[in-house]
Amino acid sequence: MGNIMEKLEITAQEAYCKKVEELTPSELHLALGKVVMGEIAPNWAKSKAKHNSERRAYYFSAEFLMGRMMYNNLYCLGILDEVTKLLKKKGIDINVFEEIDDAALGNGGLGRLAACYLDSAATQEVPLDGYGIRYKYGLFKQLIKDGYQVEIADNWQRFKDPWCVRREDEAVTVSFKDQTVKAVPYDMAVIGCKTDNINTLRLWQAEAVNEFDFTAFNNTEYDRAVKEKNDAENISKVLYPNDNKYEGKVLRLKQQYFFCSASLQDIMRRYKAKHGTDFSHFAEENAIQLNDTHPVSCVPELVRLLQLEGMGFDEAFEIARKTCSYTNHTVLSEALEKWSADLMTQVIPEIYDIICLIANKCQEELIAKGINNEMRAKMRIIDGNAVHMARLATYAGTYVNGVAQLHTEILKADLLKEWYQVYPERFLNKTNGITQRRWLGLCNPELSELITDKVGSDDWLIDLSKLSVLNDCLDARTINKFNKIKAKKKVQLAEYIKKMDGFDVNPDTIFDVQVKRLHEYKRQLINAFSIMAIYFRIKEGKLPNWTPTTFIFGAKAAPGYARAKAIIKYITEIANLVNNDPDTKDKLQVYFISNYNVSYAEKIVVAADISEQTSTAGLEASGTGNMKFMLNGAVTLGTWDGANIEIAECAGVENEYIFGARVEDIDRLKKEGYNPAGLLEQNPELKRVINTLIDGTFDDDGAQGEGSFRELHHALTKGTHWHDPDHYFLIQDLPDYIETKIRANADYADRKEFGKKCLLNVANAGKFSSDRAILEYANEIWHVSHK
Ligand code: 26Q
Repeated sequence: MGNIMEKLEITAQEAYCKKVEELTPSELHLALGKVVMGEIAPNWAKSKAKHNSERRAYYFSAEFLMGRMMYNNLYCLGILDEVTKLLKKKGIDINVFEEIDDAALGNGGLGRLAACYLDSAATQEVPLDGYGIRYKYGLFKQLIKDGYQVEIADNWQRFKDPWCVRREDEAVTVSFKDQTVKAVPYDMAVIGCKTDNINTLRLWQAEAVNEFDFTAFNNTEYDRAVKEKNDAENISKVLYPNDNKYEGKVLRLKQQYFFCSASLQDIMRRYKAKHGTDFSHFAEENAIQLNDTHPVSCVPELVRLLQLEGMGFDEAFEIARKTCSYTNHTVLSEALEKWSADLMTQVIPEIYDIICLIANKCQEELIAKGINNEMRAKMRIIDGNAVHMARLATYAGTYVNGVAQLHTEILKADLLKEWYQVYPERFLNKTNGITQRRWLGLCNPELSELITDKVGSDDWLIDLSKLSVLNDCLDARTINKFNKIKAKKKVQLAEYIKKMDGFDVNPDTIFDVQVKRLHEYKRQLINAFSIMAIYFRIKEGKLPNWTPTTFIFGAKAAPGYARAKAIIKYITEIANLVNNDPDTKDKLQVYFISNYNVSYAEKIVVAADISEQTSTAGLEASGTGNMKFMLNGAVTLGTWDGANIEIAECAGVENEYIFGARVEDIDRLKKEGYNPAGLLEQNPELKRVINTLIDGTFDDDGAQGEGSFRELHHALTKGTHWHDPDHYFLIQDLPDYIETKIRANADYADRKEFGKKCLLNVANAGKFSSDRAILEYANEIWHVSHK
């Protein structure tokens, strides 16, 4: 990476006729991006050639939540410090790039996991490339106005995008029943750390085959003249903002099929260039991982494309089955994709026909295996008018995996239990992970330095198991150092929050943090209730030893999710109350920060003392935020759910604060009858807390408590026509949660003991590296090479 500055000078001159110091932040971003891309070009080409010469894998995902690329790329190239210094000499603060948005082509966990996996594959030299969609607009930006969420379009491309190369020459066409569009690939370099290897994320953009109808224009039909262009571009226009919720929209189905078809055509073209038209060895060369069911149309599409090459259905299906594997990310019924047969016929009839063939083949196979009628009925891929995508993916793939041990057990025992009985060898667990480059190295240089000092090198950057040496470094001095680092990160976060949201956060308080998408099952509401309980107790003098605590929330709600939006309003109402009450304001502070995203997360996870992971047991498939907090030395205040269980197992349950019902308890309550109203009658404190939704304590802008809070209260106490009362068992778990939270608060006062718990979390976070996860996928599912 020689003479970066010289090249930057030249680029600035050539592109803008300016000196480097005269560039605007977005010009500097583009210019430096171009220089970096030029530098890595030879290694990128070499890596592509290498991947092309061996068996390789592809990650198909409708979402890649990449975050800011500049800092990360410089970091992985090992030149971040150098570039920081060189820019400083020119009077430029490298933080100017914070003005450039992060690429939010994903909603939350599933999309961020895809980004971490690409990073790990590049670093571990796994030949894995990503395929997805280049949305014009990523996940909306969030403002909070008067306590309500307001959504704004995320026009991330307005800064241009130096990290992507448009490959016009490799465009393909994709056809729907009523439309044919061009798919143009944009390649993003995925740069490994401490290696020359560079992988590729190829994102498809939809464009018109014919941009402009001149005849229509001449006939003064101006709308029709550009109709084809608009209709085509709509396909990759915007990311659907749903997280863990299926929505059966035509455009969404088109998006899914669009990128699957384009990607498969791409892979098959590459195969053809090497082997000609004999596709019988396709599955020996290629493995495809389906990131949830969103790309499952890949299976029938591969069959269709192989048939076009002259192959018969049975052989084509066998190849598709050998090529694809499926990762499940949720057990929530509202998140499971069930496309209507009518809609599929209307949009992609040939694909629907092939799914029918697959569904029939499945039933025949089950009959041959002696599976009885009743069980076969439960395994129908097409059931009435509904196409069950998870069943299709399970049947038509080699492996199915869950994303944490508990989650995989639930798939086997519950969601896919019939499938597990028939095809047990297909089921694997692959506990999620996160990349330590972004989630420790880059976002926490202070803690990184301490770790490097203890490990004796920065090898932990590419082998996180090295952290375990910290288990033998729990002396008072090290703990003290750790506590000082945490204090510094809290000051930095307080400054950032001031800048972004205008709040005055006191860094000399405990930071208790819950940041994630807003969803009822994640139970931000139980956190809010616990704060109200603590508020009342403090006011009544019942918590004399309470250490002042700042509760930080960040969450985007899906725009159509009214209850989630009501919960945001409720939290901001609590903030107004407790932050301004003279009895409590020095002991309790509550803030709902706006527009929580990857960049905000990088500032938050490093500063937390307590990580809130409060999902109802059995419902959070894994969680990955929990891992980011652990890695940066926060303790988990969470349920027996998802990866929390494995976190507690690794760090020692005595170093976390685990509370509430386990899956078995929830199952028992469901069977024996759960009566939340009864629990409220027995417990006046709970009743008082929950009644703040309706007793006029708060204002939800409805006349006499008839606003959105009453509906929340009703759902908890009376239920709705689609759910029993308190469907997510908040009232069940609240008492234990409150006591556990108070215990954590009391423990914090012993700075040495608490710091030790935090460090034990860091020391035992090695398992949660996405490097470990990606190597498991490489070895056990894809059978591809690695470092
Ligand atoms: C489906 C159809 C139509 C429109 C939208 C969707 C859709 C989009 C996104 C359905 C689900 C999602 C996202 C799911 C998700 O993020 N799941 C999370 O995955 C993480 C990575 O495995 C886990 O850690 C989390 O527990 C899980 O909730």
